[in-house]
Amino acid sequence: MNLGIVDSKIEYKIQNIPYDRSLLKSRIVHFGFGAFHRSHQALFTSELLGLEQGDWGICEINLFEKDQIEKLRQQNHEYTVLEKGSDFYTLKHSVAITESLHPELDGYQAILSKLTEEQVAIVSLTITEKGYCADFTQGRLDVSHPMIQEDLLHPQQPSSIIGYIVEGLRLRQVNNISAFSVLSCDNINNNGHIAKAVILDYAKLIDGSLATWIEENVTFPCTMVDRITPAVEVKDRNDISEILGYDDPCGVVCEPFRQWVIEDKFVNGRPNWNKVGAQFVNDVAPFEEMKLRMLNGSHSFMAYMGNLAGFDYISEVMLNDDYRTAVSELMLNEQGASLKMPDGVNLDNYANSLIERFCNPNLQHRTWQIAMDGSQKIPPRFCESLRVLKEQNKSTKWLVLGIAAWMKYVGRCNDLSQSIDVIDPLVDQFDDIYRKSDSNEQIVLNLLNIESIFGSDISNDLLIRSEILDMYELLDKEGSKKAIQFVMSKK
Ligand code: CS2
Repeated sequence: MNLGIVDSKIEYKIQNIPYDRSLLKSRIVHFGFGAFHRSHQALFTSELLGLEQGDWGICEINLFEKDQIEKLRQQNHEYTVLEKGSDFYTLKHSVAITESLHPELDGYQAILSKLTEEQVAIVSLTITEKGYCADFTQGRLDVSHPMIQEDLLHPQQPSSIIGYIVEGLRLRQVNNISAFSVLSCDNINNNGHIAKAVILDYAKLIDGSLATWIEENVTFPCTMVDRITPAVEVKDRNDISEILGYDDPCGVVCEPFRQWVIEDKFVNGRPNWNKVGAQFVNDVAPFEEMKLRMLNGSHSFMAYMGNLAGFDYISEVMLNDDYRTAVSELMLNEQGASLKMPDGVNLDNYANSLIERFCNPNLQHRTWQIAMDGSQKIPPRFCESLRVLKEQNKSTKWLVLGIAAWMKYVGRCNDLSQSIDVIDPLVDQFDDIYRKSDSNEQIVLNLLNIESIFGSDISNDLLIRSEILDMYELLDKEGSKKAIQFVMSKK
């Protein structure tokens, strides 16, 4: 066979996972059949089944994107994951999925009755920040969210994920069925606490006794999830079909590395994911913060600074010596310096492994993809560490540059005068600010005044304001590449 990947001297192997699918039950109901879930939790579960069989199958639910659910059904709920290393690929068949549901295809009642089935022990989530309908500055439900408002009018016919879970739990309560654990696998600080807060806030608005029942019967383990999983590009899809021998529209690509740290707090049992590399711990928080600040914070820095300079992919940004040095300094001198880690965690080693992962030339991870939804990502990735470091009087020059780069990015024009397609729930607000502001200072101040991103402490801090404005002016005048050199020379 004449394979493109073989021509490019990449070796590969195919790994089949042998076990009996007929023994599976939908013991996990998962919301969010996106690329990350496929390369992470679903594959962990598949590999575990290969190791010790069991019956932990997954029912996939998408409330919005219908297309992928339809395609998954057409291929008997199987799909493939291509792990792309720098010089070796592994193609894995993932087969833990038992069934799938979508409100338009099956009706909302089918989803509610699935959530009420006795064997369902875990409801897991990869719904991104937006799916929680949360006000992240308060860590509570955003009651004014249109979907929540809608659901409160007829809670028994929900449309939001929060509405579905609470109605599912109510039905379990009235039918005397034991509760399930809600497992957030989103890249959010304190993801389990956020899930718990929004679910309880919403339940309280419906019925106080239901909220009490949930509080007493449901657990919300926190997790730290990690695996770089770029959106599938044409080349990726072709690579999968070359190895597989046929096309897989649900296939995903990712890096070989993966990590999953889970708070061991389940009410109704859980798979032994630790047997295939996950870690069960008592406290996930330090790992979450380490990952969000060092990995995701560097990602967002490269996304905004790189995209402004015209770099399409993360690995391209990493080929540039200045950007690579800046990212290392950001990781160790700022993000790492803001963390309190348990003994035995070596942040230098962690930073080195991140740099190696970012350099992987076979992962086509777009700066534009990571730049999306900055309004949700900036607070845990930049603002938290900025607060800690300012308090301790430590250097924050790269964080400040990263925030200024985001401000420049949402102005929709890069250093090459090309327009940027900004995707963000607050995009109308950004456009409005750019339209109405007639100086750089006004742009910066108005963006800083968005409280859900910066909180009042950062927006009112005169020193931070002027530092961000200086960096914004620098980016505006000199562009991203020169700004990096200038900041590098600063103490
Ligand atoms: C990325 C993450 O798109 C983004 O915001 O930073 O998806 C990142 O690739 C993952 O968190 C890695 O585990």
